[in-house]
Amino acid sequence: MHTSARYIIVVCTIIVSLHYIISFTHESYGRATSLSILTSKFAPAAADSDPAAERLLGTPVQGTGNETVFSPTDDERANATFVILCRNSDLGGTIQSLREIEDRFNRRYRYPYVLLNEEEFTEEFKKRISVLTPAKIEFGVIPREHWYQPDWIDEDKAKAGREAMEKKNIIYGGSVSYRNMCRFNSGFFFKHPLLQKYRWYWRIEPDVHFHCDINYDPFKFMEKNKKVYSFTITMYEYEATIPTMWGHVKDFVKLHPEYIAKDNSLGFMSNNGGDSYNLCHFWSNFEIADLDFWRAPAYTAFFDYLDAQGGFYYERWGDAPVHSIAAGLFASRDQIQFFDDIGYEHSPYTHCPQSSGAWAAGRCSCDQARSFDYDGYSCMRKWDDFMGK
Ligand SMILES: Nc1nc2c(ncn2[C@@H]2O[C@H](COP(=O)(O)OP(=O)(O)OP(=O)(O)O)[C@@H](O)[C@H]2O)c(=O)[nH]1
Ligand SMILES: [Mg+2]
Repeated sequence: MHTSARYIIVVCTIIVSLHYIISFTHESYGRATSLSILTSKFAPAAADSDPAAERLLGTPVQGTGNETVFSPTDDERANATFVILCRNSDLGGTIQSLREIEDRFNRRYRYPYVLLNEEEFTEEFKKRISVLTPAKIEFGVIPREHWYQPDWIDEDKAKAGREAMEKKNIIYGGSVSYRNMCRFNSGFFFKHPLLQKYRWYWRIEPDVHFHCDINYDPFKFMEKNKKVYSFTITMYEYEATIPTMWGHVKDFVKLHPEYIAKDNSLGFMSNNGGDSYNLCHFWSNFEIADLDFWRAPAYTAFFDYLDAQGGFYYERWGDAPVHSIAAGLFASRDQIQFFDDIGYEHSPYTHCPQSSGAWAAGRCSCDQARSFDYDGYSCMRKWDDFMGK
């Protein structure tokens, strides 16, 4: 063989051998030069060629729930975020909830997270949360005036209210921090500086479960269908926590009839044309909703009116009836969405998709037969009747 040809063969052999040695000893070099990675650079993007990609945006799926590797662009995503209110001591439960929503939905969508707390999150908390997802995570402290019991509340009266509830064994009846939380979730979370840039939010609590794959974007669904509020579980409120609330709601409606939506859901919340409240509300530990609904004049006036009555502290008004009554009065019924296909559990209740197509497509881990929907304590039947189902 010609000397120069022999020389070229020796050089090539050395280069190839070096490539293999470095591939084995340096993982990142191996990954960057692997044939599949290099060829994928010239392949069409998955979203372009995959008909399932369109389905992933805003359309509930009743079909097979094909797995698709799909990363929506900013234009394809809604202007939305997850919101988690929690304490440093909720770290374990927050990790669990966040991992489940990532696995079931957000690993494909990468919506950001806002975590809020009335105290600074610890470095340990931030470190443990930050490794769970490549999505953006912001940690915020709640302004003092959005959280603590205001000075104008008569503390003697509030204390008497707490003691009376404790005696009656009403859950969280004696807790001030629970009341702070309910008032914050009712009237302030959407005012937090970190939420100002967003239009939509999905509320998540520590220790909840997402039982099914969510094969489409519920935010886009809300946006496309002009929804403002959504739920997975609806039930009766403990009357003892809100004894005077409905009276104040009626007073507000008399003062501001202009805010009442034409095709509202009063018929779901009252069995006698509004005279009394039947205690049905949407369980607000799950919410996907429109922040602009809470920011609008109707809800601003409504929350301010209720807050001025002091019932968040003198009684124990929950954010669930406050949000639900507002959605029921200021939105039309078709702006409220029941997400059957989102399998969701907040102890002790679970909503498991009732549609068998959705249950199979979502690869749900929940038992349809044990869904809370038609439990005696659920208001779902009432909602179905009201919606004419
Ligand atoms: N930062 C902070 N978050 C709180 C506090 N109390 C409750 N939360 C959060 O507020 C939300 C509702 O509180 P929960 O204690 O779950 O209330 P609940 O759902 O009515 O009752 P549970 O059945 O105990 O879950 C959750 O996201 C909690 O993490 C508090 O004092 N500080
Ligand atoms: Mg909870």
